[in-house]
Amino acid sequence: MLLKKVLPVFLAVLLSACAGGSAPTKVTVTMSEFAFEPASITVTAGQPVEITLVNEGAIEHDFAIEVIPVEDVSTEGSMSGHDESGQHSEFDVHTATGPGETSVLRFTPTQPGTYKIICSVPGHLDAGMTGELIVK
Ligand SMILES: [Cu+2]
Repeated sequence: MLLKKVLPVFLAVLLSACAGGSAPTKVTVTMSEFAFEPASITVTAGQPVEITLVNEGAIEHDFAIEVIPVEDVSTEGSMSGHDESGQHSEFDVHTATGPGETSVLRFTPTQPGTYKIICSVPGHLDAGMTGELIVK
């Protein structure tokens, strides 16, 4: 009975494939005028991170992490037509979220450290819209 011999091997391969990619650390951050909640996020180097950004404010907010060594960056639901204006070149990780909208940001930080998070919409950083990402 070939199937009985092949099936367990096939299942074992499937299971080991799953164990290889570690599950992301999931964090939900609420944005409003003018704050991130929570303002401090702690993650682990080498571990994928998935941040769900919920904009509960009345205006656009964005989430930008200053220069940070990362891999596998992707976003979902980031505002289209967002004016990048070249000002975001200093950010490695950035997404813009419209009022009442939600976007998702995924990345894997590669170096431990403390990185500054800001809302790069003009005036928002000055209004105190800042946070920190701690990579351990
Ligand atoms: Cu903002």
